[in-house]
Amino acid sequence: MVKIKQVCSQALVIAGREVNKMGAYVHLFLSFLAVISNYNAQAFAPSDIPDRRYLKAYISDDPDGPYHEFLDYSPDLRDQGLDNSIKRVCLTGFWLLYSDYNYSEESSERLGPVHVNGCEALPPSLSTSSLRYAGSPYHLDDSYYNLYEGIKYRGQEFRGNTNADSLLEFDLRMSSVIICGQSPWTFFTGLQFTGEAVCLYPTHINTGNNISLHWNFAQNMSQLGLPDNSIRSVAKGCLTDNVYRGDRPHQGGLGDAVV
Ligand SMILES: [Ca+2]
Repeated sequence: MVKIKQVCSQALVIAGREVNKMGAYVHLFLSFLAVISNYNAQAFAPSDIPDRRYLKAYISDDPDGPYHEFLDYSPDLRDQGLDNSIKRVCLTGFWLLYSDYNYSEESSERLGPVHVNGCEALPPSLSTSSLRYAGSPYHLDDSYYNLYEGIKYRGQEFRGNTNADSLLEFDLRMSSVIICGQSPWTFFTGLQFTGEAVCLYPTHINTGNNISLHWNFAQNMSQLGLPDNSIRSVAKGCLTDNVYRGDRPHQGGLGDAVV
């Protein structure tokens, strides 16, 4: 519900700003319909989209065993009959797995996994009950931020791909962040891009089949040098000299650094 409200708010802002360009947009929309028609005519299967985000969830360690493929958030894995039963995952994207329903702040959690066409076994301690991804709902490496109400990417989120001069109902509530795509983002402790600011660059990169995913994260605000629950606005780009480039990159499944 909150997510829907946020998306609606953003849509209203966009509608307000762009009303004088309506003619151009109608033209664009018609062009878009034409493009869509062409795509339909060529009958692209989802597997033909090279940067498609997915997570295949296996209930055994057998790579040839049955799996359920997720393309979107699942707040309750009972809906797929997979509660506490995922043993292995193959995926593209930055996915987050939680031990409780609804990405709850009660969950013991883990970062990632992040892969481009990669697989990994889950630790036996992780009994996954909900999952979602970070990053753009559109293309894999589109510039995007996800702010989370809880530390370590738990709880409700405020997310977007454009400047936000306020976080609406999430004002002064956010405790962790993930960015995806090639752009840095600046987070402010004041409304309308004022106050203390810190800029976060996407210093990690995962690549497979010539597709790359750039990302970075802070599992709590002290990593960024900001007080908890202090962020009030977000801007695309690096708009401050106060740059956080992230900890040294993790080795193994979490990607290589480009610092
Ligand atoms: Ca919080």
